Amino acid sequence: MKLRYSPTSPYVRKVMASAIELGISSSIELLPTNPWDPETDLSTHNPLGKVPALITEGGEVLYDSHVILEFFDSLNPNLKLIPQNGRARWNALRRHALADGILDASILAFLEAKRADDERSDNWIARQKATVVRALDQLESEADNLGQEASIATITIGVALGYLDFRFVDDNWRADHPALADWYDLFSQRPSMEETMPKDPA
Ligand SMILES: N[C@@H](CCC(=O)N[C@@H](CS)C(=O)NCC(=O)O)C(=O)O
Repeated sequence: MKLRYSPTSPYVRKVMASAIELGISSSIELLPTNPWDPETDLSTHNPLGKVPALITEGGEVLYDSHVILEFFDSLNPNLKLIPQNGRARWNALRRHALADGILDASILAFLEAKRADDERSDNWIARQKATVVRALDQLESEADNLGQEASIATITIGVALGYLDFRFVDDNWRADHPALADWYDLFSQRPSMEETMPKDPA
């Protein structure tokens, strides 16, 4: 398999951390891709022009990160990151959506903050940050039930909190979310989280 990959994309991190948890990361060849490069050929694989995009052994292209995680889960009947049935399934998918929403709003805020002074909307940034805080508040109320097992939910929550540390360290999300901070301190010690910790390219 090949993965259109960017080292700072949290959605790519979700995919790579999941692959590590499932023991399939060594079968993935990374294709470094800058989705913001006007010359990139990324749209030949993903018309949306976004990473991650996975090219399977059969040459099929899969996007986005959720679909790729579903594909990974289909590879081994005994090892799953997405609970198959019942309340566990819906809880995991809802928490995954909540954490993905933190990523979506954070990235919108990050991109807006990079715009020129006369183009930037502080209201837009504030709106996105308010979304992040509401989602963190919800996760704080659930922190004691998250558990430390790797799943689509816990991996994406870990990735989202790691992204806040990476891009919004001054917002100090831990201050008002102590139970979530405790949960993250332990979860982020998993090899899948440590090996994929985001860093700006040198
Ligand atoms: N929902 C998508 C989001 C992917 C995404 O937004 N990727 C960003 C990098 S973090 C990207 O490639 N952006 C390029 C663009 O929006 O043009 C997923 O889960 O894979």
